[in-house]
Amino acid sequence: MTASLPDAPWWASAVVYQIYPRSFADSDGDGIGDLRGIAGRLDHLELLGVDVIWLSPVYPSPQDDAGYDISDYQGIDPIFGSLADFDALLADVHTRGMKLVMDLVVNHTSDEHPWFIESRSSHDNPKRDWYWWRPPRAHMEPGAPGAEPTNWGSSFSGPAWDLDERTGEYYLHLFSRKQPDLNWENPEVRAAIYSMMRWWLDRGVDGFRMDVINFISKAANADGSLPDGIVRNGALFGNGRPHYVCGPRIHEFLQEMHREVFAERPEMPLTVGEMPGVTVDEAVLFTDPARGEVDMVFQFEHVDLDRGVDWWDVHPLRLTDLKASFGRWQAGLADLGWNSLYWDNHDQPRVVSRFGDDGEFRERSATMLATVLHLHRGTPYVYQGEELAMTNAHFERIDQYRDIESVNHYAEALAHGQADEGSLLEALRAVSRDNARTQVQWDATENAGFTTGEPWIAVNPNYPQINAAEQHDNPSSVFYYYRSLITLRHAEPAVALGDFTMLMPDDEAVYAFLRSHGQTELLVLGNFSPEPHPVLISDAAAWTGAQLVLCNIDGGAVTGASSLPELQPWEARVYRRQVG
Ligand code: TEU
Repeated sequence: MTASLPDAPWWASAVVYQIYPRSFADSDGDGIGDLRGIAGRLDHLELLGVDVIWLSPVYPSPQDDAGYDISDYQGIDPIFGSLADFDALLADVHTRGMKLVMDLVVNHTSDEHPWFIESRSSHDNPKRDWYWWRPPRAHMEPGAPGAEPTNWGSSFSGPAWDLDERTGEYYLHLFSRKQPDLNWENPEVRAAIYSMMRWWLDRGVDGFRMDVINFISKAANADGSLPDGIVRNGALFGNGRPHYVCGPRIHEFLQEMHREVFAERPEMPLTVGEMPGVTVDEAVLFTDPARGEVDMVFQFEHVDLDRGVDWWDVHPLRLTDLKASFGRWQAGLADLGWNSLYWDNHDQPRVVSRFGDDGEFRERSATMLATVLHLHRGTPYVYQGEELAMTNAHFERIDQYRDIESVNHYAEALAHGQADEGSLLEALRAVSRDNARTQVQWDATENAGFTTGEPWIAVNPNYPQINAAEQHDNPSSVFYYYRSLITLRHAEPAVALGDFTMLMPDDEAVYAFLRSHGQTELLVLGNFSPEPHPVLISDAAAWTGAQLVLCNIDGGAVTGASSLPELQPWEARVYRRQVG
């Protein structure tokens, strides 16, 4: 299915589809999605036309962070199936002409990983140095309030350090206390990880999505201690990020990984680094092919634009901010490096609820958002259910949430009187990761056709209206619109390779840009508002007679446009013309 273009890596014209296994499809009725469930739904992905599947973690795990806490890197958790199920799935994916990329979570392991069990067993265990063990703060007793080695907070509330009573030292965990950070300074750690990665590639997988990979190098002081972070007004902890986001040895580590794992592989496995806090300048370094680090990064700028002081402080998006941000990334990675493009994943609320309208204009705003995203330069990622315009969960009560980040934040903020119950529930409704984690809605039967058992999280009650079966039968569905976008990327080199020019950067309603490649020019237009808006571009007349390639309004004529009409609410249009 992957149609490579000459002079471009295969992934330039590819679209990746993310599967979050526990919510995709359940084959055995235990209420949790599994590998056989995925195998049973590959027709959906083949029809959609995606080239690559990225599988969120399926490794053995205590599931404290839904699989991002791994206790064995070379196995499959029984809740998802077995290695034999995995091999069968991989073979089927390959037979259908698709690739499969694994999630690689190596900033941390589970505290139940044998490496950590050994490491915590004594000061002089050979694996002691595989993790970040540090004594209490000078002149303080282990366990005393504030005795943690630094003042950093964990991403999932509470301090980033936990005391191990047996040895009287603390270990670092940037995420949950069940996710101790690996010490990448230790060459044995790196060698063990590279060997595990080669094992998966030898088994046939086609690459890795690397979880928080820009956190692996920590900026320790000369004596090995880690520095405190600045405490923002009203915050409970210091911000450790400046001391581990893109730390001092990050490029060295990724170059070493590339040499040890990827360099000799002619099939060019895909490598995408998830990098919170990465800047454009850093991303150029990470993705410049000559440097041999990763193919592309997930940056977070555009998904932080509707946030204030922190993740939970939500405000409406200003379209001009979005354009300024994407515009800088497109320009910054135009000559060297490569962008990945995403709205949704398992950590983000659903885009149609977030930047679109999940009521009256759900389908139209979802397809407009898809058009704008997919036609930027870069590799687009579709998160399961996005192709159906699935919406946020709209949960009402805290006991409906399962995500550790959401549940911990709610408890911590309430306990410290930082917010009241009502405003916390409102914030969760807007941003909780569980918004993306409700089950894929396959059909209108009970539990959306996801499971015959008791689902692990409530199915979104809108499944009778929003489901795959209905959309498969409806040529004007969101699903088929995504399919047209993917087909367009495969067929039209200007989508994969064209230069990018932002138009109307100061307009708060219309997102407009140009892609040009050789003699071909594409004009992409999206109305981010519920009102009609004119298209105000300087050479509008030049588009008279251009071909209307795509339009998200049912019945919209797709050829022979005579001018650039006003855009209807949430309308998207794509025109093509030949120049020169
Ligand atoms: O996410 C990294 C990350 O920064 C997230 O913490 C996310 O941005 C956050 O939820 C927003 O507050 C990765 C995984 O994608 C996520 O699912 C894991 O929980 C996390 O790493 C730890 O492995």
